[in-house]
Amino acid sequence: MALEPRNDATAKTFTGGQILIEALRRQGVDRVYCVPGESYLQVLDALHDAPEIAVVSARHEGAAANMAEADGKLTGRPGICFVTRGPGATHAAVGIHTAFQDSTPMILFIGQVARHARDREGFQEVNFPAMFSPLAKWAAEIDSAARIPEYVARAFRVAMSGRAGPVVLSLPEDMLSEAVQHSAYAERVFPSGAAPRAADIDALVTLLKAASKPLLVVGGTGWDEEACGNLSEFARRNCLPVAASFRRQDLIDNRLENYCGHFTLGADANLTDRLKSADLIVAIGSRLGEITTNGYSLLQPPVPHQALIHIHPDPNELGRVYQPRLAIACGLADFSNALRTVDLGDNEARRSWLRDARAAYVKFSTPPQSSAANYVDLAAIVGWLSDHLPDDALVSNGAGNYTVWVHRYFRYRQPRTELAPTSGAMGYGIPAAIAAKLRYPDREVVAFAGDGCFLMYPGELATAVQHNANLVVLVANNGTYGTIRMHQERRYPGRVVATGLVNPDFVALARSFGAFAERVDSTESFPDAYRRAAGAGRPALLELRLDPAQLSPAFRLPG
Ligand SMILES: Cc1ncc(C[n+]2csc(CCOP(=O)(O)OP(=O)(O)O)c2C)c(N)n1
Ligand SMILES: [Mg+2]
Repeated sequence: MALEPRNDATAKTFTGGQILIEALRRQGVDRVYCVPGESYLQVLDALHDAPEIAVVSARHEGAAANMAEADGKLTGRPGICFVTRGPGATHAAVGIHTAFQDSTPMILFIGQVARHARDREGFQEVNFPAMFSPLAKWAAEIDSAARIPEYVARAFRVAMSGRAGPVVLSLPEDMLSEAVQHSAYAERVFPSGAAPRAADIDALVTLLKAASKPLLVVGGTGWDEEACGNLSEFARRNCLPVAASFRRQDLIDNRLENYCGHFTLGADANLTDRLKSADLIVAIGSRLGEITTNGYSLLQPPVPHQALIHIHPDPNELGRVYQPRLAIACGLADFSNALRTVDLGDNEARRSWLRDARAAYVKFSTPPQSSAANYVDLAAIVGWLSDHLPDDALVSNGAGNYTVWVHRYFRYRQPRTELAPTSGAMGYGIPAAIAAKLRYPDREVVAFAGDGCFLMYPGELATAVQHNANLVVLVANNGTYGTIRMHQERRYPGRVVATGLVNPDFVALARSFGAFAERVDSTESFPDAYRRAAGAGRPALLELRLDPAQLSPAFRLPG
């Protein structure tokens, strides 16, 4: 049912809840994630009359927010999440934080206490604009139902413009019941872009031509397929090495001869040395954040010794930490479009620099011969998946050392196939994979989780079963919060506190939800187990029994 603008005095009135859903519908929203609450019943009721908007009810608001964030990552338009006040909004905060750090467009709507109860610390009342001000790009409360279309249109624009990010809108309960004859809705909002100036591209070409050891570092959001294609073509044509910033490995096909690795936790020393010894760094879309720069050590703030060209959609990110020689504030689609005609000419020094970088990446990312006979070798398994998953498969993860294997041995190949939180939030992988499977039901979706990570939101297996989101969850079980155990061992050897885990029977647990589940005890049995899981016709989980002493590809506990 579409609500039409009505201006005559006899016109029917609509509630704030109805107006909100109509405003979302007009922005093209086709799915919302939520945990229901009595504070926004009017919205839920309006959704009853909007069959074109799917409603996915999660089991935890943290998961619902992660699902909406992942949907925003996949579509480039804001993922939508609804939660109730105090307890719901505080749970959901993790998804807003991830959307902020990951520059993902997203809108969180929160049912709030009625206006007459405000500032009395009513039941579950929180001042949401204050609470979310450092977490969101914009956080506000809508005080009048008549102004809902204005707030919604602005929220979409803010979420998608410049450096994308999350918006939070608080909805007082009585405002949602207010009956108004609304006047007008905004048409669907698209982010406005800025193109690079011709002089900027000229300056970039001059610096690139003069460099014999240039390195492109790509990252951020706002890339679409065409932009990624233009970037790859530019790199290929001009023999330029391209590295991904933290968890942005899907911006360029890792099989391309120009791809030379990933700046991450436990990055290849060859790559970090290469960054240090490059004579020109071209950072495209990346913020050059703390993980990418290894704690701001690979590049010295405020003026790195390497010449730096920094391209970012938000002018406030340029010179925030590093003062570039050339700063270009523009959209990444426009920027990569401008690269289409750039030809730097042949340069043997550049070609051999690229050859070395690529050879080092291939060496680093090739799984070693399997050695852990009694356990599952995660390197071999990730390598097998890399060789056998379709090119458009989506791979998600949360936080933990298991991700080091995933990022090192998986070759990402298409834009928007990597769902990995740059915020480092545990628990992200499964909700993100559910959102991915709902968005692309015909594509394979694999969620990696550690044993710790999985138990953040195990209940979302119920959401997956309920909505036929047939993902495959791979639980990397090493019986420990392995990352923290590794840090303990390095800093306080032998003094183990809080990192040992007594785990449930993951297979029995998953089966109790109605999922397919098996335990994998050996590397050799993985391919068949994976095929059974992927073909099960329902959500599936494979528990991988890892060597508890091997806490990362490079770190083994002594003894
Ligand atoms: C929500 C959240 N809580 C805590 C942390 C700190 N943390 C980072 S990794 C990690 C352990 C992850 O354990 P597991 O999922 O079992 O993966 P492993 O490191 O063992 O491979 C913890 C507690 C975090 N990043 N996110
Ligand atoms: Mg673990």
